[in-house]
Amino acid sequence: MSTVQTRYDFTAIEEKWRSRWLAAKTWKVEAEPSRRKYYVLEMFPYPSGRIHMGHVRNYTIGDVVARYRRMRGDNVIHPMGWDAFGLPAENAAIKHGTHPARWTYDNIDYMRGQLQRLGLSYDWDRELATCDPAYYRWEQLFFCKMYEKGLAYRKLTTVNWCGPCQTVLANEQVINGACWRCDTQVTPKEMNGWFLKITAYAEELLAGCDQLPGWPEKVLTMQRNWIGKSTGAEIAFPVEGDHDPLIIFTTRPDTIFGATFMSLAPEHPLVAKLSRGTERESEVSAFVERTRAARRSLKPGEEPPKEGVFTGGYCLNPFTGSRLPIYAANFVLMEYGTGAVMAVPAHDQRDFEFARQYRLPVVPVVQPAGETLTGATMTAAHEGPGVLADSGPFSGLESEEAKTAITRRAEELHIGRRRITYRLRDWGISRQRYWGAPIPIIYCDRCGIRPVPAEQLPVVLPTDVNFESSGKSPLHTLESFIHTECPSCHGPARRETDTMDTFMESSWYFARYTCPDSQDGPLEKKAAAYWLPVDQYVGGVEHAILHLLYSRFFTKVLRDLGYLSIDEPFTNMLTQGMVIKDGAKMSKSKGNVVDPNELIAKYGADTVRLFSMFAAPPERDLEWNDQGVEGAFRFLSRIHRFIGDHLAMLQNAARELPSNLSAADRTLHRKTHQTIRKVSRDVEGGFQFNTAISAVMELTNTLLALNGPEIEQKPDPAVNRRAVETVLTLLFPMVPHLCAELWEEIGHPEPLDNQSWPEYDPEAAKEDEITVVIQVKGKVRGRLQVVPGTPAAELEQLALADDKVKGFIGDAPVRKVIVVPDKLVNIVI
Ligand code: ANZ
Ligand code: ZN
Repeated sequence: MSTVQTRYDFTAIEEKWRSRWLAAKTWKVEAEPSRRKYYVLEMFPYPSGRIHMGHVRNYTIGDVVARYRRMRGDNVIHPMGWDAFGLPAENAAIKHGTHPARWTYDNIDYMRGQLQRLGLSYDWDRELATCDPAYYRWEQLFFCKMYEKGLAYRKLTTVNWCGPCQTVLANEQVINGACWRCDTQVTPKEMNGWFLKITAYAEELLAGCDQLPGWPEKVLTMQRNWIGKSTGAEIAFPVEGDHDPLIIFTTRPDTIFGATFMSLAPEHPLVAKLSRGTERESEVSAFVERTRAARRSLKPGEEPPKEGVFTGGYCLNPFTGSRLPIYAANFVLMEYGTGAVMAVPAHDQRDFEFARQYRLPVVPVVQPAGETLTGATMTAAHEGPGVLADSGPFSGLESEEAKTAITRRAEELHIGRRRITYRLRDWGISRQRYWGAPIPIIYCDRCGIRPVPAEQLPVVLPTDVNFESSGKSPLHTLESFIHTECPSCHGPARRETDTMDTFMESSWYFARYTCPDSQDGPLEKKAAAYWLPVDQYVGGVEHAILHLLYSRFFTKVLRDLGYLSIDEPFTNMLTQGMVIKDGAKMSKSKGNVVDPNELIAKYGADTVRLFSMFAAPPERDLEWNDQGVEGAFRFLSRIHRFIGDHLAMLQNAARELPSNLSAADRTLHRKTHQTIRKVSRDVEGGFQFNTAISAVMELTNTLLALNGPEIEQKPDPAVNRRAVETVLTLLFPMVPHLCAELWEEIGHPEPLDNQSWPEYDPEAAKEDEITVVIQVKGKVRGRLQVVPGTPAAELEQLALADDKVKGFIGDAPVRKVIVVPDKLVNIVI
């Protein structure tokens, strides 16, 4: 007779299954057009050195989904790879002298081992590392194609510069004025750089947000706000003197009769022009300098007090002819709209505060219902709708109608047009760092900018470089890299030394997983068409804007370049909560990290997986708790011990259930099917693994209780066996090693991996009902069919609502109702 060891030797069990699975390539998949596919993906990690509990949680969620969908019969693709370019590798090189490639690949090897120890069911044959030229060569090709289509361009701009990181950051990488990576305040810097025209897709990216019902609403809201669409008008105001008209952008053309001054961004070219050579020149330029400096030292999220300066110039309101003084104001941004605002203090709070401060007129022109505002008495702007007053021919219109009417009039006069603006800016992708994919561009004095021809790709990142502590990228001075030949005139030319933002790599990796080895092109049409889009993406909410927006943009670009046939990359998105300990996010800097390696060594991967699925629903933060881990371990130990103690009974049990079920049989059988129903619903209805696990724990408790030593009438072995099998199959996605082992132990020649998700039998899941007698004045007048344990209050209600009983009560007042639960309701009248 075989016995399971009484001790739960998780190390041996996990090692055994890990090596079996890896050797058999259990999770390797191919496109099979006749089968339903399911693509589950977790955000791939940066190979920083070792995984943390956030990874464990993220990857376990994805793995449970993958294993569950396989059991549901889907052809599941579940790949993993490495977001391998980035600054830490380079910093390590500068500090310790290890080459970034070496550092990165060593980390990858170590972390791969860690992921494998967790029993994550990846198709390792699809693994990719983005620092591999075989990967980034295609990204360089995309870049060249985008350049040809005008979607990649170079311009001189003021960029966000991070001193410590020695690089430019995209707007999306500046969080509250600070670098997303090192949290240092960024500073503006004039620089040439490459941009991708994400704004060309602004409208489609926005509209697409309405087509993503499988995404969390908060993520969609963040994306919509980031794109920031405003519908309004551009209107030209003639400027006194020899100047071009001043073009403003407004979302409130209906208020134009109430404009009393103009506000320009300090950097607006007209500011310097108007004051040049006048007595105001020094005051104005001092203000501009002051504002710039102040912006730089602003704390994250801080708004400076409103401040401005009169430039000395005037313009004319084209609708009223009145003269408006032109101010430079610190709250007007050069990068938005046209950098010029017609100020309407009566209807814009910022303008109102500014007007009161500088004693400028306040003229209300939109009157709210039932009120008559006057400029002298207003204490705040009226920003809401209303009826137009003092607005010439437009007086009497509703503000919404007036917006259209005034814009149309401006168009007729050829002084304006309807205009939509977006807050979204083009994506600056130039990084002045070494460890990234080189931007495939050549500069020739004769021919100008030339993309590297496709047949010369990849531009391989040279590895024979020295790192100095200057913090500068060695590419900038590597002559052998820089000097090249112009692809057009074959004369001497220079290579671009900037590398691409690493968010480029993560914008299309999910597509490359469908054909990771393809040498002929970036993507194979057939494979991509079969596997994409990703059905379920899982990752942190910190990527709600950056990565998810870029990936959506890339998908649309690759579609328009003919590589993909989808519009959106990720059908469903799950943003998992953080792992919290002692009230703070687990992080090295807080010193509250729990090392997955130590946990696995102490309890095994199955316990770690089970705990991280049990402790909280996936979207919520998970509060770390040592007792919880201990509890998960004890639960698995109990299952293990029960099966070990009853192995012969379970192995020898009949495979068919007995035709007549005893009371104990019925209880266990019912609980088994109720559990299947509950777990299936919890998983289908939003991956509520925590409640699903609770249900399996309940079933386990019932099983153990019914087989307790003091119980005389234990369930039939066949019924016990079904219950055990159910526990093992339902837990398998979360606890794969132990379940696979015990499944084998109880005598299944086929591995649990090949088992389907169990179906429940609604008949079997039904509660047995009992009869409760209803008495009126001591006589039996009715009967209730209810499940045992129905609460007294509910029994009373049911009894009083019974039609037959109502007839016997008639109009008599009910004095008292006595309930004997599960037996009797006695109504005294
Ligand atoms: C006149 C006006 C009257 C405005 C009124 C508002 C209320 P959103 O909705 O965010 O797009 N604006 C335009 N360009 C600006 C810039 N570069 N920096 C700061 N503010 C700017 O905001 C559009 C409104 O913000 C515009 O409409 C403009 O003020 C201001 F009763 O024009 B409005
Ligand atoms: Zn040339």
